[in-house]
Amino acid sequence: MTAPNRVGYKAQFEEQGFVIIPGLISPEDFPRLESACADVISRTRAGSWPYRRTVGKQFPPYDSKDPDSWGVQHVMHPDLDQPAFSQWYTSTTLVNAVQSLLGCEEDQLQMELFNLLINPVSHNFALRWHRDDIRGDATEEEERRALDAWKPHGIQWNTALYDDSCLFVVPGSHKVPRTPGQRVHSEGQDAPANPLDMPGAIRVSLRPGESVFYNSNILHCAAYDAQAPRATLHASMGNVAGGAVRARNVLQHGLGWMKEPQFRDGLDPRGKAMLGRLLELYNAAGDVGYSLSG
Ligand SMILES: O=C(O)CCC(=O)C(=O)O
Ligand SMILES: [Fe+2]
Repeated sequence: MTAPNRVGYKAQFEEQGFVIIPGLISPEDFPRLESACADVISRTRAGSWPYRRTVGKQFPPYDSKDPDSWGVQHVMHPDLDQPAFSQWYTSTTLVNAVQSLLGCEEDQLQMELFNLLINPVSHNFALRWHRDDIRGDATEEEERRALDAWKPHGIQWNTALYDDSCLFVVPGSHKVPRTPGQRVHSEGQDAPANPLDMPGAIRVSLRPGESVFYNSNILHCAAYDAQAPRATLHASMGNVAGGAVRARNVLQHGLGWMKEPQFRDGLDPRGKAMLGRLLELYNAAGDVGYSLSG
């Protein structure tokens, strides 16, 4: 990326709530990630990897008996034994892109989540319109307060290995409460029959190797087609300025393995430093009674 591009990307990310950036997977990493994904996807579909997002459920717990899945959780977990994932997560190109979008220094970055989004094989499935951290039934006033309080302490992204047109967003919606017309399409529990019925919605189409970075407050939904192969890396990284609250949120859902020496030992020096910052904040907060099993 050239410097002018980086400035343009950050401005678009801040104004629109999302930005598409190509070229964050090197030609050497691409086949490594493809093969690592094929392995974890087949384990998940066979039902032998328990950390997955099952069809029919938008949020945890993903306790369906049917292993048909739209996501593989915790791809850096040492039990999966696929170092390509953590190697890419800590790669210079990716880390530079995250840093420039967050507007922070490398020594402020903390390791967070890394999952994989995949196509289900026997059921089409869709997520309803949502913001990740604000409930759909929030009043306009609650929504405004939550949106105004948001700080750039983290970023999430999808990086497609294959063509991916699953995600829909409403550009600019990360800053403003929903209009009455938008509320109609996002207050209930149902996935949309046609996501483009949402006022202002656009479809986000990624070519192989492209990444979309998006603000977790942007109004978005997704539709999964069992016939269209999907392997899309889905991750987040934080800024330590998010403090103990963000660190606890990251580590609260079955992320105990991130605290084990076996995970740390498999990381490169940058990865060890990023993980160390997360654990330091978490530990500084003391034991607050979250479950860290898994
Ligand atoms: O599948 C996607 O691209 C979006 C997933 C999503 O919105 C979520 O997990 O909250
Ligand atoms: Fe989401």
